[in-house]
Amino acid sequence: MRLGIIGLPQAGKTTIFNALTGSDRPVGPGSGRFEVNTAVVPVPDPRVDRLSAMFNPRKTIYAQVTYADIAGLSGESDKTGLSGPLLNQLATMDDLEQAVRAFEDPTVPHPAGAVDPRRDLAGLDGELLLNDMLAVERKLERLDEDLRKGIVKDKAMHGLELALFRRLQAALGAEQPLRDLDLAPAEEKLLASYQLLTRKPMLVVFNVGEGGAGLDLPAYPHTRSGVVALQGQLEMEIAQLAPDEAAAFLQEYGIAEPSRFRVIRLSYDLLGLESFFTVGEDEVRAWTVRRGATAPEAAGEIHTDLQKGFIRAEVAAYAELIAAGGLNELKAKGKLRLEGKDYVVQDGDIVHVRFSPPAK
Ligand SMILES: Nc1nc2c(ncn2[C@@H]2O[C@H](COP(=O)(O)OP(=O)(O)OP(=O)(O)O)[C@@H](O)[C@H]2O)c(=O)[nH]1
Ligand SMILES: [Mg+2]
Repeated sequence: MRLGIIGLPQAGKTTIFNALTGSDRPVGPGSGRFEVNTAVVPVPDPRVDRLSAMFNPRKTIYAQVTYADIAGLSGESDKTGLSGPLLNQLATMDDLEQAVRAFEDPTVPHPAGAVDPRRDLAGLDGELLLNDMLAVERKLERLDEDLRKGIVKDKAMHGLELALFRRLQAALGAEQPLRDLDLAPAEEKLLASYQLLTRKPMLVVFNVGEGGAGLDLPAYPHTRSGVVALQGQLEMEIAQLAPDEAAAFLQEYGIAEPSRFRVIRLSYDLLGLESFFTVGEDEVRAWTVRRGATAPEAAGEIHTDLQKGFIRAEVAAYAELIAAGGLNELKAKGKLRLEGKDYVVQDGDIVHVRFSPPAK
């Protein structure tokens, strides 16, 4: 999973990237030019810790996400759209996490003068909307041209595309991000090869700075979107402390948990993802699947052979395994279920796949 941190210059992207990943990339006035920092981080999950304590395995492996700190957006919309490299980078992200400056600090002048989260949020969104609009209009022009030249082979497909892209154009014209549109699976498929940025889930991250509790932050009433407020600089400092020091620090500032935990959970939700676990003496491991995935699809995350040769899965709920105290106790209680290929995996399932290995 690739999560792209974007935002206006000096919004606090790198500070938040450091807070979420424990990195120590330099912050402060940047060049404003296109630049990317990436870091891979384990997905914190207390269930994995509990399971690891239960099985005492040789290896404990958390799920992983990649964060990318992507500088280069400006909030200024010109008719040419985004540069190719910037657009390509953004297009590979599974979701976008928009850092919005909401902290007051006279030693850090805002490039636009006053601090105004509402304006900044609208400004950056405007840039993404315009970029999508340019792509949609280019496609509509091509569709028109094909019609004029009489080179339309598949009339039905042409009609479908025309209707779809006109719908996208109307939404964007009304400043509505494309993620708000309810599209049929066939339409979704048509869009797969277009780099439409406002179709991606968006988590708005208000960087509220110290004591930002009383701020009036704008709402973000869109589909597959979320909002989170965090104290960027403070959280960055916490992320660089040793775990026991960090705990004391969090307590002192009255922060329930580091925001990096919450941000990852929110991202999983936005992307419709969940976790299942494999356990044993050799390895306890968390895996990520799309919500609604079947047992063979989950098996495919582990290895394609497990999906192809899938026979059955032994499944238990995490809470039942913890309550039973171990796999043998769980079996004795008859709580280890045998599930077939139609079983829909639930968040927190403990899964063991029975499969027939491929013939060599
Ligand atoms: N007081 C305060 N300052 C902050 C906070 N977060 C970021 N800053 C400061 O704001 C400035 C910009 O932060 P960066 O994280 O570098 O912002 P950026 O979006 O990565 O900037 P560019 O990459 O140059 O576009 C730096 O001087 C930070 O120290 C915060 O929570 N409180
Ligand atoms: Mg930066």
